[in-house]
Amino acid sequence: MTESPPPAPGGSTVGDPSRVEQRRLLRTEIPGPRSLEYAGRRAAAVSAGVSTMLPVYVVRAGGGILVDVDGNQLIDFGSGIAVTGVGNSAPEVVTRVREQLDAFTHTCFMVTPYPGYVEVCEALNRLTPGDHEKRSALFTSGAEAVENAVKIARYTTGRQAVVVLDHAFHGRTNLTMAMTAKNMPYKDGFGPFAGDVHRVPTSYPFREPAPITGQEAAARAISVITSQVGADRAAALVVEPIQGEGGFVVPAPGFLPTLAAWCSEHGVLLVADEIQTGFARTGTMFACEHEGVVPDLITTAKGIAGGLPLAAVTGRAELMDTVHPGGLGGTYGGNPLACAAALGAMTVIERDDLAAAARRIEATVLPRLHALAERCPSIGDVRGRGAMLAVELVVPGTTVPDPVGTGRISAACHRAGLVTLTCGSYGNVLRLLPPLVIPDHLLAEGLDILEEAFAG
Ligand code: PLZ
Repeated sequence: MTESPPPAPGGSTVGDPSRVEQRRLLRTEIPGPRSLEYAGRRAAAVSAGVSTMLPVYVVRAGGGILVDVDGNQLIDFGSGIAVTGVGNSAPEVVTRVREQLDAFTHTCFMVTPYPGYVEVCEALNRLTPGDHEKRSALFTSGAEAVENAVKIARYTTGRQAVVVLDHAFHGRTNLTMAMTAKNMPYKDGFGPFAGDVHRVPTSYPFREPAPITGQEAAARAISVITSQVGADRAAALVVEPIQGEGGFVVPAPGFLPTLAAWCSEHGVLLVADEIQTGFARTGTMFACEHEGVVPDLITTAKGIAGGLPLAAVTGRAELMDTVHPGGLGGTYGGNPLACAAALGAMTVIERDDLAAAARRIEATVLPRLHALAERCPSIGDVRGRGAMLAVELVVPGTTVPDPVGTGRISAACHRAGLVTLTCGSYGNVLRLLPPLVIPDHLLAEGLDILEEAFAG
């Protein structure tokens, strides 16, 4: 049996410890026998098209710990892909959802509305970048939010073309597959894709053949838009301020502001897809703020509601209010339970200053990743902001991606009870997305495990 040393005093108080002890504990191999049993049942019941990174079957979770059916307690460096920033059982989220559940589950906002939807929109309008007049609309998944941002951009500009970046990820629906860069596993065999979506070069400092500034990278993208799309045909430029699935790519400084200025000059709407970066994840409420960029429209999901399905488009009032009534919506968009969860999550994020917590995570993790990179020639790059951090693995001495080595390190972490995720257009990026409320001792222990995985 492997377990964490006893937690430091006060270290276990985060994330409702009455439910989940903040301690790593391995009672069996990972995955354990009961998880393997479920894996067998899953194979007979669940489509093989839905993949699983680590087949431990979870029964409880909270703070920085996932508890599986075999009684193992794993350290969570994934947050369900950047969703449970406030932890997995934040009392404010649980209590509000429970109260809502007792009251009613659904009426459909488009039939008979309820206060929670309006309150979430008020909060989003206040928290998102820019002090202009805003409106929001709520949806259920991130992809749906991106689809709706494109609908709004096309409607209000009267233009059709949509511009996206290399290495982008925007979802798995037909339009968002077209907007997503990577073929496998997202697009292969699923075409034809939605039309009038155009991909232009991004800023990926580690993979530039020669050093290039953010302004130069933006000029390169703009030149492609101008020549291949036409500035006056472009409805929107959709960007992730830090690319998520594409590899936690932080653009060179100046890239986003230069694109933003060009968009505003040419009547192209700048849409920031903050679905993965939003809600304090990168050390500011939204990642656009790092460079003072104010998008026309912003899409959010994931961290907004502590694990319940909710997504939103927030944008300039004059855009959001132009669309005819009934043009936006959906049966479940802004479901009352999800809104209750979001109000709880946003309260925690603001009250406990989780942006500062993300910056503290960065201050702990980045130096250790840099020191690790000094010792490990397979680490080509260390990057990220706040609690959205990554290492990119390469064949030593080159920039040739090493997806196999990345998978090996990730699997070693899993066996030791640390949930890690990979990403990247070449599958060679190991990413760390701990809950923003992870106790310090679990963060440190997770990093020990990662270092051992590289040493072993
Ligand atoms: N935009 C920037 O990160 C979702 C998806 C992983 P949905 N990212 C994780 C996978 O394999 O499907 C995401 C994102 C950005 C849009 C989305 C889509 O959000 O809620 O998954 O639809």
